[in-house]
Amino acid sequence: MAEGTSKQGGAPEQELTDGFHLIIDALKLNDVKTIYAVPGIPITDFLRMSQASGIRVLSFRHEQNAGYAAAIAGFLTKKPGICLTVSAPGFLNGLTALAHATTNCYPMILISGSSEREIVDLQQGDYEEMDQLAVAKTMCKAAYRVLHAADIGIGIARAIRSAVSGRPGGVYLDLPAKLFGQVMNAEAGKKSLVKVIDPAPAQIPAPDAVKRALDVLKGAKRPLIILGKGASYAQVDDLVRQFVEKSGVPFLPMSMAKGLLPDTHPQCAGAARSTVLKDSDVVMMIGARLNWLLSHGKGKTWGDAPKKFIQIDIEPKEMDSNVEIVAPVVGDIGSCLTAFLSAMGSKWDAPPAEWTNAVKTKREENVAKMAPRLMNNNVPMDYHGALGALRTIIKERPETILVNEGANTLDLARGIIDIYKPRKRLDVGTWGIMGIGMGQAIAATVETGKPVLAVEGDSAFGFSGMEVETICRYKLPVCVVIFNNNGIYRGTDVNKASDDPATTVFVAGARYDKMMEAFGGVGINATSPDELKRAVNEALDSGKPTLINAVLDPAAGSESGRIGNLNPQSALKKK
Ligand code: ADP
Ligand code: TPW
Ligand code: MG
Repeated sequence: MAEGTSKQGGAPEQELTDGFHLIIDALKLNDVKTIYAVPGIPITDFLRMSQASGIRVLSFRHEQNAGYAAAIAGFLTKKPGICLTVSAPGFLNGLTALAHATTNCYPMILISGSSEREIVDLQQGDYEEMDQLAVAKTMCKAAYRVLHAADIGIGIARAIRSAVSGRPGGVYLDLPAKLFGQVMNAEAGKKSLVKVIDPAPAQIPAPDAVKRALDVLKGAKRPLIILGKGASYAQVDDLVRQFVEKSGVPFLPMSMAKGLLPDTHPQCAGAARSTVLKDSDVVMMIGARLNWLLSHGKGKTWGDAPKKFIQIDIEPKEMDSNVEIVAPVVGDIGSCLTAFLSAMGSKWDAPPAEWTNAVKTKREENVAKMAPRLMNNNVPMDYHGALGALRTIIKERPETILVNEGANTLDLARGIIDIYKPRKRLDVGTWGIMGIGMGQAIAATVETGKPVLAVEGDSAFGFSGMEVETICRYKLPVCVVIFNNNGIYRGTDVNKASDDPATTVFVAGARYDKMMEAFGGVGINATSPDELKRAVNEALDSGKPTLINAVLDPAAGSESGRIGNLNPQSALKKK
């Protein structure tokens, strides 16, 4: 009998359950352990009952952050992260995160309470009225509504399967307020629940696709492997390592694939990125898309040398999306790499030494060039000095999960901080969203039990800064470092047209560390790389919620970080 069922008066007596309990029982049956949420009508009681049932509920200050938490929980666990919100405004706040999860191929379910269907559909002005299902449909992988308590089991099963099977993504589940209180026979209710069997079935690649791909790879003179966050998501870390090492091919990790093999691995071409993209002749994509982050597979970045692309992806439609893929391999990465390894046999020739040596030389040159800049102890700090300190910390504490957002703060940290273990770098993803840091930091430690170091631009942090209260409330081992350069990109812009400040500058000399102190956490103001290093080490040793305001030179950054070229230019702009 579901907890909370009751007996109705009169004969014959029957055990009853209701929507509240059926939803909780269905989630628990499918191993949901955590819900990320913001309470309010109609889900306040639902969250109380969830807690009482043993589900952990993380209650946020804004649904968008709860949603980003659920999205990254999906990425880290291969199970849908669950976000719960109230109707219309709460739903809309969560929707950005749902769209983000879909764009990034993270499995997530946004469950929102909604108003009375009869009133919404006649547009009679119900409390928080909105046709949420219609709105959500355009922004996620699938969207469903449950109207009857007896359909809750099936509704949740469909949502889970839709989120994790094939290319993972966001799913919306609409639960009208009335559903929560709907009563039904407990036995029938129990029978209506579905435990999803094999929610993300293996997708085995066709043997001839594998052979075609290996033939192309074998014929390469200057091959390159690009690992994307799909490869991190797949959690087949040993297979990835075996395949890369057996092939002998240099590999380039996309930002959230860093650490799948350590950035210090002899085959890592991270520090020779422009060279390998330009000069390679065969490129094998593993769980990475040829989107804007890879200049769509063409143009200057890719040089003049003709290229052949091999692509492993679970989504058949991804093939040929930007350039011709001569060897598409459709399947899940685990099954694909298993097939590759067995088809490669016991002996596989490494690529020509001329190529691998050229990559190695370039990498060593670039690393050597960067090294002295990372050791500077300038005050005020520049990005390299501050990141040099954090780089050492991650080297010494490779289990720490690095969360990273900003413009310069992101682009430079991505290049400078080596990652040593899989799924230890979480960032802004495919859209380059600002405001994602605190939600990700919270879910990362909640889901993995590991400490988090969140390296945040001052602007990026501002989008979700109030969640430091959540971090303090749940006593999470999160150390937030704000790279405070007084603004977006730089703190030096001047508005010559009026007394208003320039749009990219913030209050100069702001003390973000005081925000953390306001909620009982540790706040530190760090003005040099040495101070920064000491403070972060202390935070990670103590596990106490900490925020370090790292005072950076306001002139240190550049506009839009490394993607300034994407800014449109006015033909009329005066020089
Ligand atoms: P990155 O930003 O790191 O380049 P993308 O998000 O662009 O990565 O690409 C991830 C790709 O991985 C998507 O095309 C997605 O379909 C694919 N993918 C996700 N999970 C799997 C999996 N288990 N097996 C195969 N491909 C996957
Ligand atoms: C949801 C546009 C890209 S980067 C950025 C903004 C506002 C902030 C950069 O400043 P920050 O970093 O964080 O201080 P730094 O080191 O360069 O000074 N709204 C959303 N997403 C994006 N990407 C933007 C706006 C943007
Ligand atoms: Mg800034």
